[in-house]
Amino acid sequence: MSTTYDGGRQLGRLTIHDDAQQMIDRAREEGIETVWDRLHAQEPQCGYCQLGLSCRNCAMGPCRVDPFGEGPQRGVCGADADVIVARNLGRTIAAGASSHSDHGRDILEVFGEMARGETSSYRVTDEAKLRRIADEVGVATEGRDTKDVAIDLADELMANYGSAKGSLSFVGRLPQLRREKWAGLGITPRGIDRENVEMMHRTHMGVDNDYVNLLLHGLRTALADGWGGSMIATELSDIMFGTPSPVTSEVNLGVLSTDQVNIAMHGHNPLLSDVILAAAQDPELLELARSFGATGINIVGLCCTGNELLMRKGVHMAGNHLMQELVLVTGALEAMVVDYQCIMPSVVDVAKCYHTQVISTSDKAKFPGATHVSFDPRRGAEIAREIVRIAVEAYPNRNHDRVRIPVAPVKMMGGFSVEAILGALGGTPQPLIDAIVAGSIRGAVAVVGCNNPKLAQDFEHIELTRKLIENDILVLVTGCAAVANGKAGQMMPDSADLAGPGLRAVCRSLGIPPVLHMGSCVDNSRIMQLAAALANALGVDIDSLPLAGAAPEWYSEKAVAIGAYVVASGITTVLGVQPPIFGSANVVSLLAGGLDDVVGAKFAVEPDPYKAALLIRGHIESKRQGLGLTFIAPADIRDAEPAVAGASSQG
Ligand code: BF8
Ligand code: SF4
Repeated sequence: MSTTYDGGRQLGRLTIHDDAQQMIDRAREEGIETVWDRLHAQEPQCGYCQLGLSCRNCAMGPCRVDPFGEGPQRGVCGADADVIVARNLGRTIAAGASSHSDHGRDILEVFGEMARGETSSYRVTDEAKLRRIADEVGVATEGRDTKDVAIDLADELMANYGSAKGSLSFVGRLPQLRREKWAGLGITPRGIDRENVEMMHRTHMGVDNDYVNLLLHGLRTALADGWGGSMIATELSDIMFGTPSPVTSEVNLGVLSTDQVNIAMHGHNPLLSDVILAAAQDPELLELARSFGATGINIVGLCCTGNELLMRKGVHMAGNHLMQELVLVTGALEAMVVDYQCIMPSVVDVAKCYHTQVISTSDKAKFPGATHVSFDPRRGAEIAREIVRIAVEAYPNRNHDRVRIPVAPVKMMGGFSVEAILGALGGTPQPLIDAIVAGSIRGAVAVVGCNNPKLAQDFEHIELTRKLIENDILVLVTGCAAVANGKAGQMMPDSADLAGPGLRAVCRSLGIPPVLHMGSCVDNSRIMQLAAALANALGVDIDSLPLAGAAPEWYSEKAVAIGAYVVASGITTVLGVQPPIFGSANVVSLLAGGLDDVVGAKFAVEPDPYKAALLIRGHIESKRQGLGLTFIAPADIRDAEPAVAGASSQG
């Protein structure tokens, strides 16, 4: 299989991909600053902040606690390291949960407008799913019009945002045992906005001064994301734009075209990108493009907007988080259209070095220097045409001598919604359970999350995933982790060759890759749903299952919220980047130990992907043992790979 990944140990490099490296070199030649230059300029970064020991929650501060015990041990108000670290983490979770959930609300509002006939740019694409979800959350469907069902579903889900409900609509998906566990701990999420607001309240000076109490509310806030805001975003996007099914696409900078108008869709929300895709097929705009000498209009994705498009429409993917500046350096992009989240403000500066238009579209995410076209979903189709026209009209400004598209694209498969996975299995999770019971698949791991310029781009994602599949562990990917694995050629059915014999046989019989693309970051809710379905089918709680999570290269507050709801749902999660909590031994010991006793899962930090793989394999085998399945004893879990020089265990 062709791939740009040269396999091996590239620590010390900024990226492991040829397309990225060529563009980094070119940026340097041309004096264009990128994320790696700015990281370098920031170093050494603040040690207090890295440990979570600084606080600026009020104007008696800012304060910091001395980790060596020599300087101050309390802030001006008297808060100690435990409180400061826990408060900071709580606010990080709230920011991440709010981001996903506000995205979910945007989708929900448009869904409601669509249902009430206030916009003609959107429609119900998956009516069966609409009715299934409505039934599930208690909206009557029998003999009712689609429109009426959709209106009531919109109202029901909107109530999830406030505090009118006792618990969120989708909590019913969880095994009874998990719901009882949450109820006992007082962490059943009540309302999405409510938990987030309460977190901001509790972390105000002089409110919650008990780090355990704060962290438990952190879990509750995160659960309001995973089983609330994110899940609503996923389910309604499926109803409006289609529930994903397996689709083949292409990935890396090679998806750009030398002779078409290239438009990159960047951000997270599918509301805009879906109508842009339609506008790119508008005969008048295609004719305009041809009049400028272009042969067509080529839409490509970046980050999670790209994942949304790839999952449902097979749209090609230019890259993940650390590619957003480098895609501009190709000189081949007419427009980068952005909505929100994970869009570096620097893209405007890089774009200025070329003919590329950066077009911002969300009134809540403006980028000085970009062209702002306010996206009103009620005029979605019209605005999409306006945006595509701006891109087409930029084509004559392209300097073809400066265009450099560095590599050929790699094929990858996406579209593995829960519905698609169950469909491939014949409609029930039983064949997957049978394969796990038989031991041909040892378990499953969600490898998710971002890129972080502190690590060689995609190295951890790819090596960890490779080690897991080699050892017969099915890997589920979302977000930037999915793009990383796609680029490495690990996401086609013939990538089963990379898997161990058990997983390889299962993949071959089903015609699926050993690494399944389940979508964008809000689509981690799909993974939660699959885990709950497996637990329900087996009659156990989620924490009994041979599952784990990993966020090897995370950077974002959203990733912290995801990690927290995955753990609170009963799935142990390994982080590859150290979170800013190590200033409090108590917080670390709770998150990396004590939590296991209360939610049946915990966090670990392990930046070395080979050690992380061993850790996860050990965890999965211990869960297999707990279920009475065949298991590999800890002493027998080893790997031929030596540890990576320079990476060390921190957890
Ligand atoms: O939501 S994985 S860098 S793009 S935060 Fe962002 Fe991280 Fe990528 Fe998608 Ni998710
Ligand atoms: Fe300092 Fe306390 Fe104010 Fe934080 S809340 S800045 S620790 S006085």
